[in-house]
Amino acid sequence: PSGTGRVLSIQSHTVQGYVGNKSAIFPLQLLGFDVDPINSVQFSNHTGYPTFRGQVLDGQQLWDLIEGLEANGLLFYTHLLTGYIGSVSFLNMVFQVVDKLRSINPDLIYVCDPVLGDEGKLYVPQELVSVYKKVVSVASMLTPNQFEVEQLTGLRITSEQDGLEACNLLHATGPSKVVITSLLVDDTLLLIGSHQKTKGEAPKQFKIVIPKIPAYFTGTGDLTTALLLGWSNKYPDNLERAAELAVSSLQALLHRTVDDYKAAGFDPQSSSLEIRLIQSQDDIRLPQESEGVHAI
Ligand code: ATP
Ligand code: PLP
Ligand code: PXL
Repeated sequence: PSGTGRVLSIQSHTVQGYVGNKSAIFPLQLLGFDVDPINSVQFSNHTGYPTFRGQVLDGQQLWDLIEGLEANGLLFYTHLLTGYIGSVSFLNMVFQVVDKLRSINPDLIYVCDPVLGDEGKLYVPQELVSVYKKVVSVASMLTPNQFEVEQLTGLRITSEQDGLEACNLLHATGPSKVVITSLLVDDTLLLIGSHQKTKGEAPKQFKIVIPKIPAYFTGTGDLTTALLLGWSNKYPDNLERAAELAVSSLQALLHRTVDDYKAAGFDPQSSSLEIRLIQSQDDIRLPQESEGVHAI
């Protein structure tokens, strides 16, 4: 595959702030991709604020957009990217979209962030979990967090070894690339990657110890998945490299975010921070390998 592509990105839009499509489109464009966003919701702001207002797209409305594109011969995509999805009917329709896109491009890469929850809590309806198991079977790359891996595999993940075994299970169900984007083991934050280059063979596995920044951010999971899509398209046989580049960009961006809040006299530990995405464009385009970020 060439270094670029055309991505259909089905995610949230927020008027203010950077989550969902707002945190994925710009970085992918910086990495050279054409990005066609479908906004699964349009909200005033992310749902972590005291209140939010806006509209939700339903499955039929998603399909309507797909049919409009198809009618004009505009459905050729190299990648499909999906993130937070709030309903069973919408997720079922995404499953059909994968099928439709692959009927036009059999080599379509589907990058799926199976957003279910975090820190032991679901933020989607419970019924979504079983629908995701079906969707995972058609994904090329999966980017769950620790909690999401547990939900999808039924395993308890409390060690690096558990994480690697869960990746093996997930490969058996479909995706050749699995990245557990955050896994906390003994106060150490890990990313675990696993690439099964040939079906049925042992995957190549690695971890990255992520220097933990004492603050809480929203939208970083969505940004991570977008960066992993971008860099693993440039390095299709080197998931370690792709993950190192993604984590390096994130480190720089998160430090900039914390520094900006501090400079404005704001305590960065008092609430969830909005990431400084636009200000970090150089760190996205040309990540400087940060000290201590290596795949091992
Ligand atoms: P998702 O919910 O989308 O599946 P996730 O829960 O793993 O993903 P985050 O917890 O936001 O999403 O983490 C994604 C990435 O963001 C991590 O791999 C890490 O690189 C970075 N990150 C997020 N928060 C921190 C932090 N406090 N310190 C250091 N890195 C962080
Ligand atoms: N909190 C809520 C209510 C959400 O809907 C989401 C959606 O993804 C998140 C948190 C996750 O944020 P992140 O992708 O940064 O993990
Ligand atoms: O992944 C973050 C996210 C996506 N979409 C919406 C959100 C959030 C986080 O709060 O509110 C609508």
